[in-house]
Amino acid sequence: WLGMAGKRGALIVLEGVDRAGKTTQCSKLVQALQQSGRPAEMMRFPDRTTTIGQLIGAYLENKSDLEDHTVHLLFSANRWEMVPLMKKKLEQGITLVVDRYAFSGVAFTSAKPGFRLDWCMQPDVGLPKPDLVMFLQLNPAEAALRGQFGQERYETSVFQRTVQQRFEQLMKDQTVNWQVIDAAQNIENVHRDITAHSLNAINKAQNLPLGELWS
Ligand code: ADP
Ligand code: 2DT
Ligand code: MG
Repeated sequence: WLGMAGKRGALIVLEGVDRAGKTTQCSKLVQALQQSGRPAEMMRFPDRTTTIGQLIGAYLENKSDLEDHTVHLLFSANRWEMVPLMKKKLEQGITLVVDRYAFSGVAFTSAKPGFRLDWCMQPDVGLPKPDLVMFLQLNPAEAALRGQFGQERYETSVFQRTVQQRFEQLMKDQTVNWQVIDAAQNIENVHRDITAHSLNAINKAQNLPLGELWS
C-alpha cells in the first residue's frame, strides 16, 4: 500500500566510527523531517529490545561470550527480523533514519582475524537497500576530544582503526549511494549537510522501487 500520494519513504542510513555523532544526528534529522511535514522515524541496529537483540546486548556489554561467526549471524538476523516492519513503513510513505546497518555488521566482524569481507556480507545480501548511506568521517584524535571509550566490546582504538579501514573498503562499492560527511564540524553544520543529502534522497526515492542490498 503506497500512502495517500503513492510515494514511498526513503531508507537513510548513518554509519561511522565510535563518537562520530551518528545517534545525535539521526535524532536531529528525524526531528527536522517531521517538523517540515515529512513522516519520518528513527531505527537503530542492533535493536537490543528483541529476543535476538537481548543476546547481542549481553555480548556487547561483556556479560556473555558468543562465538564470532555466531554473533555475526545474530546481528544480521536482528536486521532481517525488522524487514517486514521496515517495508511496511516505507510503503506507508515513512522515511526511516537508521543508526547503523549492514555496513557496521561487515566492518566490525571483518576487523576480527580470519574473517573475509565477502563472507561477512553474505547474510545481509537482499536486505532493503538504503537510498542513501552517509558515512560520518572523524579521525581518532577528534573522536578522543569527545570523551573516552566506553566499557563495551569493540571500544578500543586498535580495533576501531581496523573498522575504519573496512568501512573504507566498503565505500568503494559504487552500487551503494555513499556520501562522506565531515563529522568534525559542529553539530549544526553536520546536521545541515545531512539534511541536504537526505532531502535529495527522499525526492529521488519517491519514484523508485526499493532495491536489494549487495545483490
Ligand atoms: P555515535 O552515535 O556516533 O557514537 P554520538 O551521537 O553518541 O556518536 O556522539 C558522541 C558524543 O559526541 C556525544 O557526547 C555527543 O554529544 C558528542 N558530539 C556529537 N556530535 C558532535 C559534534 N559535531 N561536535 C562535538 N561533539 C559532538
Ligand atoms: P551502538 O549501539 O553504540 O551503535 O554500538 N555492531 C553493530 C556490530 O558488530 N555488528 C552490527 O551488525 C552492528 C549493527 C558496532 C553497537 C556496537 O555493535 C557493533 C558497535
Ligand atoms: Mg551511537
